[in-house]
Amino acid sequence: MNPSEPCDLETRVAWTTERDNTVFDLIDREQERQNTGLQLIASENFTSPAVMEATGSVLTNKYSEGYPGKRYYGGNAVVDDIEEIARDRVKALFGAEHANVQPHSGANANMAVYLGLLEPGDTVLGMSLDHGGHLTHGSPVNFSGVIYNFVGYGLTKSDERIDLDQMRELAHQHQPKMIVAGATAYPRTIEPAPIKEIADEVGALFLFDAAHIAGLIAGGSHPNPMPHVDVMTFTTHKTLRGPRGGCILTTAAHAAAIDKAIFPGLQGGPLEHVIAGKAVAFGEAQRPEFSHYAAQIVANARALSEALAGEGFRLVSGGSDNHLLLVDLRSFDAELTGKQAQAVLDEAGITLNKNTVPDDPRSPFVTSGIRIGTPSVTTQGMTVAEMPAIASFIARTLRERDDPDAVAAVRADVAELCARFTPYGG
Ligand code: DSN
Repeated sequence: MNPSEPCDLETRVAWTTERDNTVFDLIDREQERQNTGLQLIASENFTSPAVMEATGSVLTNKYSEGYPGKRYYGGNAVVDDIEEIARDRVKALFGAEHANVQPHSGANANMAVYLGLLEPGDTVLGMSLDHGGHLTHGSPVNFSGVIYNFVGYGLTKSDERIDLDQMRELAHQHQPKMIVAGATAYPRTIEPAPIKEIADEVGALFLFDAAHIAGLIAGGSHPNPMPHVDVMTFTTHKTLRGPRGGCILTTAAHAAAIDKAIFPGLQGGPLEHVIAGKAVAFGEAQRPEFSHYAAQIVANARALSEALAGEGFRLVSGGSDNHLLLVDLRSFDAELTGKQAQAVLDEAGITLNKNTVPDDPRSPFVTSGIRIGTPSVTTQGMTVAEMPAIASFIARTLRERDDPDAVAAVRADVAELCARFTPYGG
């Protein structure tokens, strides 16, 4: 084609109108997988079509380094409005003085907090990974453990709850600059007030990483850490049901340091399409029905715990009062590892992840446990009425794991249940 000739609408734009079947067929397959199987990964959810629409919008085209009113590029009037709305909504949701909605992930959010408020080598108290803590809370293979001197606290042996006595003792012994609360595999409520007390006793900053439970806090099912902390971080895609990303809330005193740490400290151009998705999700979380959703997540986790206990599984800490359960498989079958369980449950259309249990003798690649979460199935509309069936599917699959026909029969039952609760139908 001669570029100087006029062209019709079909060929006017520089991109092809041909469907990229290679990629979009795979996306269709993933939608099918999400629609027909049980999604029980505790850190996942089904985000709304409105959130996906914002995330897939023309905002992906815009460069907007900086913050509303202070950008390095032109053309940001609309983007400024969107980012302001996201900040205002999330501040209102959690009662925060300042919000930074630009972190690309929860890890980036935590990285910015450390960069903004600590010096390399500073001592920080965080929950040990093998007792349920996050990678960015001081794992030796993560930047946090490489750059800072993390000291790990854990759970009591007796009831597998956060050991506040140990935390206090470690705080007095090590005089940390910061105490970090929050977990990736802890099935109980984390009360911020007693941790704040310990932080105050030793003059430490208090960071609450609410990645997993942000939606439960927003919905009023778990205590809001914001009045007690210096900083709160979270991901927007877990119980909060937004797009994949992170967020930081701070008191006014730390606002400038945190903003500077995100940009120019760590990140370049913000993902404004994702920030628009966050704004939509924060708006959804402000609606009264979100409180009902959060309460239902918790009720479902409790019902699923009880049903699994009835099938012979031991629940770490005896149950759950959030969105997740940690199942110790050894009481059910001493030979069965988390790795084997995850693989065979996958075949049965039940998606979850292997997870170490406290003081697990097996490695994190093998594990003696599995982690199960209820945010996704609750979004689909499942209630406590469906939880015994889910527990029975899990138990049947694991009991009959060497019989492919039995596993296939569970797969069919799972599909039948999910057909009544399809998240992305039509
Ligand atoms: N990958 C996340 C989780 O599954 O918990 C870490 O926060």
